[in-house]
Amino acid sequence: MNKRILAIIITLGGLIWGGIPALAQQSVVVGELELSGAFTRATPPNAKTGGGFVTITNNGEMDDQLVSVSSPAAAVVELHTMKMENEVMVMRSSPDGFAVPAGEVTELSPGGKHIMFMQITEPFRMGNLVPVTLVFERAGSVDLMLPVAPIGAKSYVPE
Ligand SMILES: [Cu+2]
Repeated sequence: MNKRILAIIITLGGLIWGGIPALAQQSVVVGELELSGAFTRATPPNAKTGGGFVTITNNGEMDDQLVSVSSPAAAVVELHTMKMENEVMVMRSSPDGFAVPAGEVTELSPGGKHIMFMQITEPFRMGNLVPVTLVFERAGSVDLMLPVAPIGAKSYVPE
């Protein structure tokens, strides 16, 4: 690949997840699943990690499973859980992903299940969009753009 093509691709990549202001987040439907309220949060200058959140409604009659997640915005992306154990908040990776039971709403939210971005390639800035691809066992894969909310936001509805 010559340098000019590479430069263009890098520029486009920067535009995709660096420069486009957040659009009003609409829900995304994939098969029987509806994904809504997706967001991530701005990261402090030297932070290397970030969290991603989304509400998954399974309108079907079959259980599904969120099996994996990926993103060009971080070297490593995992599915994590967080819960109180002996009065301490403990975070663990969830290598099998998360169950998305039929007829139920599965929430990835601050303080609970989440997408974990590690070794992020550049800080997440408010107003930008961070792309992720979620892979479900039944519904297949779905691309989402996560609008970047302020640091510490518990939920986010972009303007
Ligand atoms: Cu985590």
